[in-house]
Amino acid sequence: MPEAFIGLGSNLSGQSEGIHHSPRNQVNEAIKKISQCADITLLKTSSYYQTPAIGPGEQPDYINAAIKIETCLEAYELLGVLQLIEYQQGRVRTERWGARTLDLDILTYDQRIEATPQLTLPHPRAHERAFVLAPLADLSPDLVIAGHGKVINLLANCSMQGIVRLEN
Ligand code: A4P
Ligand code: MG
Repeated sequence: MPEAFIGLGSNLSGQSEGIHHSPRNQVNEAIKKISQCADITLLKTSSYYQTPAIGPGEQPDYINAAIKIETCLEAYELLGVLQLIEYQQGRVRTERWGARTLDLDILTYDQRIEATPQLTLPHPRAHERAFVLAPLADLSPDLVIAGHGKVINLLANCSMQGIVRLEN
């Protein structure tokens, strides 16, 4: 069955079903929802990281994590499921790289290469971002990001400045 790695990020609190969720809670909730999806098996969850925001203006730090899943869903179907969860958790799309309650990215889907506006695989910026590579290295240091190399080697070339691994 295909294996995929999903990146999770949140730097805004939100409300869902009348309950207040901090960024850390948003990530917890998203992992719970993904694991409850009948077509997805959650295999592994990384540590959580507090990371300085990359993007416009002053933004709160992010909570970032990654998960490894197995799924019978096709990559585009998986993207649809993740976007629904983003929406359920109050994601509003304003500016690119703006603050958000929840961002779910497909980092890799097996070794699939895809390049449409709707879905680019592997994720086009995964290989250069410590906030993606540090959680990925927890899950699978030898994972190859197609066209770029192994996670562990990519991470060694990244600045970890300001990134803090959180206790579980
Ligand atoms: N899309 C294409 N490929 C993918 C993929 N592999 N996974 C499309 C998920 N979506 C993919 O995404 C825009 C469009 O990308 C979607 O409609 C989807 O069809 P979006 O989530 O609406 O917008 P975005 O996230 O603002 O844009 P983008 O370019 O995906 O941003 P990134 O690269 O995801 O960066 N700083 C820290 N510290 N931590 C973060 O997590 N995240 C971002 C977002 C910026 N700065 C950050 C963090
Ligand atoms: Mg995104």
